[in-house]
Amino acid sequence: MKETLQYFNSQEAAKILGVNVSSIKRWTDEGKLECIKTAGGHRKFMMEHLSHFLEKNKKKASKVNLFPLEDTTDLKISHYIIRGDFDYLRNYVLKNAVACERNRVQQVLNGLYLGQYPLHRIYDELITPIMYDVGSYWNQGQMSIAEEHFASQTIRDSIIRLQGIIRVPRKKIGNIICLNLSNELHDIALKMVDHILEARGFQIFYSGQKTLLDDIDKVFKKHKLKRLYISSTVVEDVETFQQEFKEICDICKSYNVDVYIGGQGFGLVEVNHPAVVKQLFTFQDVHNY
Ligand code: B12
Repeated sequence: MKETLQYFNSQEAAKILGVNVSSIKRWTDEGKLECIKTAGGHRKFMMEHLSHFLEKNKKKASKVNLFPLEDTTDLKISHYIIRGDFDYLRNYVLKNAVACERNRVQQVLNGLYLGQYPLHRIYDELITPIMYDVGSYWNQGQMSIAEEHFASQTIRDSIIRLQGIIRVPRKKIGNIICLNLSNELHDIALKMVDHILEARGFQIFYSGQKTLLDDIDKVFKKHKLKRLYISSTVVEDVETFQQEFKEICDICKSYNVDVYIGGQGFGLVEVNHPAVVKQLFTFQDVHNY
């Protein structure tokens, strides 16, 4: 661990304890909160200083900012969240996801969101790399199939729970349908797309994994859809995929629905169709377009 990561400044300490910087200064002057004073007179805090203070002064720290700090692990995570240290958090979340430690995973996601990191950054910089790590550990035989499932389901559950604390505009700006084509089980990317669009104010009709197109035009008739988002990760049979893709794009064209596509699967097939407005590559794209 880098030496610099072991200390908080007064602003960070205030943020963690949920108080003003002036309280931090007062408590240190009164000797209630320990600190280290630098040669330049700045206060530096170690995790131990804050946890000791929390133990002694539970009431004063009742408004802790990111999440309730109960032990030194919480304090440490709070620290990495404030610093936006995604490298550290990535390993921490991966380890806890494989161990099905849902609360620990949840705490990081909620903490990042409450710490003002936008959803798309959490998804692009934390969740996506973690899912890729899961894939490579499994490929290299360092993770069993069951552990791969533990990790992906824990992450999937946690992003869904995170959505529960997201502010969603009441007034809707349009209806969107999100789906995977008939052979696709990978829907974590699509869930994240759903959440970003919901936070932007769209009403989401999430059809998800393995959607059959048989009578899908009924939904188009009923809900006045504006857009369709399709995510594809694996294409096992190019011909079937291509056929379904054309079918759904033709329906969209006839209902004047714009199609947005994303995912590695689209790298393997022909994506040109007049209904396709954009191919997107990151969650930041979903946030912007
Ligand atoms: C979790 C997982 C599963 C879970 C899925 C659970 C679920 N509910 O999603 C389960 C266990 C079901 C599964 C099954 C299989 N899987 Co799998 N899986 C994964 C794993 C580990 C993570 C997938 C994931 O969520 N990635 C995270 C997302 C965010 O990444 P992404 O899909 O690449 O998306 C990025 C972009 O493409 C984009 N994006 C994606 N969609 C969209 C949509 C829009 C609109 C936008 C804007 C952007 C966007 O955003 C992301 C950031 O850039 C990957 C490893 C990996 N490298 O991804 C393997 C992986 C995808 N699976 C793989 C395979 C082979 C399979 C199986 C065929 C295994 C089998 N033999 O049964 C089956 C396929 C089932 C099927 N027909 O779909 C391979 C695919 C290889 C290939 N390219 O062909 C991978 C790469 C593992 C490997 N071997 O390295 N899998």
